[in-house]
Amino acid sequence: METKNLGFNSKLIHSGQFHDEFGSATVPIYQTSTFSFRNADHGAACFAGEDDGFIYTRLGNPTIGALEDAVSDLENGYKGIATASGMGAVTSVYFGMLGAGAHMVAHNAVYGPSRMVMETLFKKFGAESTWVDATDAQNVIDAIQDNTKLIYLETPANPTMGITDIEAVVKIAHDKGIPVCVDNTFSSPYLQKPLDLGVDIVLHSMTKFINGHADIVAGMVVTKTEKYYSEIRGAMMNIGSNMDPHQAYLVLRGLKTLAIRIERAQANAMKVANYLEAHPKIEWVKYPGLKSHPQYELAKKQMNGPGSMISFEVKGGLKAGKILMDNVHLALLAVSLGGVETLIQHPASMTHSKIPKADREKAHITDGLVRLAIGIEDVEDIIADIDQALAKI
Ligand code: LCS
Repeated sequence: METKNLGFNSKLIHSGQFHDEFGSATVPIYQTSTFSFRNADHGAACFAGEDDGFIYTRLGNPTIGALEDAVSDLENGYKGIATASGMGAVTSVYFGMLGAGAHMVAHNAVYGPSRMVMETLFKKFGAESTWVDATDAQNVIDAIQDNTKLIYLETPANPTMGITDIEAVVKIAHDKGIPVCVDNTFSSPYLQKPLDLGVDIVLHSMTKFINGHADIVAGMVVTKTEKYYSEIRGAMMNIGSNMDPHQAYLVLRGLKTLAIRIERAQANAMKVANYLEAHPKIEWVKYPGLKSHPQYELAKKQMNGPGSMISFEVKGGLKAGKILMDNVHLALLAVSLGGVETLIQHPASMTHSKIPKADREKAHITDGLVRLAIGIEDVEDIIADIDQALAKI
């Protein structure tokens, strides 16, 4: 069915869905590595791109294709490229867009491995990167070089919750002919649509909100137009970062409740953020729904809601933060986010530990920063859990 003009909630249920010859209500799992051709000419036509028949699951598969179409539709994009993980999406973009002698300007607070893979592996192959505080667009302008081939943003950023003015950066970049990529993991297309704000490439760790149930890892890239699509898809297929059909099926299932899960988690997060901000043992809280967030107005302008990720620091820094993390019972002390359960973790020693301390500090990832991913439990229970743990300090 044509879904382009449907509302977001209707798209969540119907985009990408097809019904097989038995009239199945959900997209079946095509658990096959390869597809037989009708005859030799058909096989040749599939390889030549003259027939859109499936060839081999690393290159494409009906279940995976349904998910690619669904997420692309939700992001108002051209086409999706599903990947084995969020890092598969990040590296497919790097491989597709950069090469020896190419330079990338990026926000300095991003998911740790998204930065470290650039500064280690891609550096070995001759690609350079400059990491700046992109919450001030001037810093992005100042870092652009003649060989800059990509501007890479993550907003809200993991784990600082810093917010970049997407439209301002797109304007600067496009004036110089440079494409912009946004990692939209923290918002999902429900809360933010970077492609509508002029961005060229959007990516997700679908391990998080899009799948939403903490039971698989998965990623997705969506491009705004045909430009850049083939390069990134080619990279994904050749490095073998493809998704598995069973994984695609699970994400298709989780995706349907994206909006109602986010609404609930976000309402909970607003209450938790208010609770933390009023607590005498808390030094600071960063949540885009709080007026105290430095980009509160910008968040209201470019996002449809502040989401459910909160960063904060307990008075007494890391030592006090550890007491909190060691004493929660309902919240799991675990990395990841965007699932139905509340998680707490310590970026400096966990998700961002591979980034040198000096670079972490420049990016405002302090040693005392604690990150909460709020789930959809009863908010009274989440707050009671944090409250009893804070009382131990
Ligand atoms: N982008 C962002 C913003 C992320 O938060 C993550 C994972 C990735 C990309 C990579 O995705 P993955 O390969 O894990 O699917 N973030 C994690 C985090 O904050 N804790 O554990 C994983």
